[in-house]
This record gives sequence, C-alpha cells and structure tokens, in this order.
Amino acid sequence: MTIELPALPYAKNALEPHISERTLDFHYGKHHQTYVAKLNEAIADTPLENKSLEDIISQTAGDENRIGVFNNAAQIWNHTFYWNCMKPGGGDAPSGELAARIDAEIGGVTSLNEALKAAALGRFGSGWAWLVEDQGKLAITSTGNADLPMAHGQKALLTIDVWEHAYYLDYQNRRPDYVDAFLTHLINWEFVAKNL
Ligand code: MN3
Repeated sequence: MTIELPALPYAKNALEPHISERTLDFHYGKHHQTYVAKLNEAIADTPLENKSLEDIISQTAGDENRIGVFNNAAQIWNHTFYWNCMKPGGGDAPSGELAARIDAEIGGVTSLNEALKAAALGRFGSGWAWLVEDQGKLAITSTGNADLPMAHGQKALLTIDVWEHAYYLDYQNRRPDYVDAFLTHLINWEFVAKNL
C-alpha cells in the first residue's frame, strides 16, 4: 500500500482572490505531492510500508531516528486537513454546538479569530496555528515545522498553514494579511464542526 495524494476538495482557482491558483499549483501540486513521494520512498520495504498515515505518524512521533519519516507523514496529514479547513465563500460564522462551545469556552468567534491570529503571527518561522480540543476543552495552539496536535493527544479542529510557501506568492512577507483573508473569507466551518 502506498500513501496517496488526496484530491483537492475544490478547483485550484476556487479560493481566488484570497489564495491564487498559482499558490495552489505549488503548494498542493509540488509541496504536498513531494511529501507524499518522499514518505513512500522512506517507508518502502520497511515495517511501516503497509501502515495507515495516522499509524505512521503515531509510531514515529518523538523518535529522533525517524524524524524524516515523521516530518513527511505529518506534513501530508496537515496539508490534507488544511485544504479541508477552507472553501470558496467560507468564513461565515460557525453554528450549532460548535458556535455554542466557542461562545462558552473562548468568548465568541471574534475572540477565537483574535487568538488564532495571535497564534499564527506568534509562530516564529514555519509551522501551523490550530484550534484543538484538548482534554475536552477548546484551545488555540501553534506547532513548529511538521508537528501536529495528534502527537500531543489533542484533536485538531481547524488549522492555518503559516509556512511561507502558503502565502508568499500572494502576500510576500505579509503573513497578517494572509491570516486575515483566511479568517474572513475561507474558513469551512462545517468541516470544523464535523471534527468536534
Ligand atoms: Mn504548507
């Protein structure tokens, strides 16, 4: 069994003008694809060869001798999750149980967006900002490089990729503008609610 690159859940130009087709050409078509190719190369003829992506991640997390395998596997998972966190015409408000919990535990969606933005801008260098469920409570976190909530016993609900490759072609060094566009125009709240 090889790990496959999942299809994008929308066309490459569907997130314009906020994220360009050119960015998705590179980000999905090159970066995500390369993580898949490198992982398959690394696990070929090893005991990990027939494992699921989640098993590969959990079996290599924290293992310094297999950091390369972990990084590629985690980046595959992170990117598939990230694509699904966005949709054309997204960014409307959450509803139902998710909205009630955001109100009760974080003080509302405005506070959530502020905290996500702070996490995204506070992450020095490459990484990810997250809304997670941690021991039954909503929390905002960030991780460096390929690291991800499941390696810390948390459930991922939403992520923002803050690696430069996610925004540089469209926003150059302006990470805050990319994060604003993500929060205002792109979040797929139905997907976030489904992760609860
Ligand atoms: Mn990326």
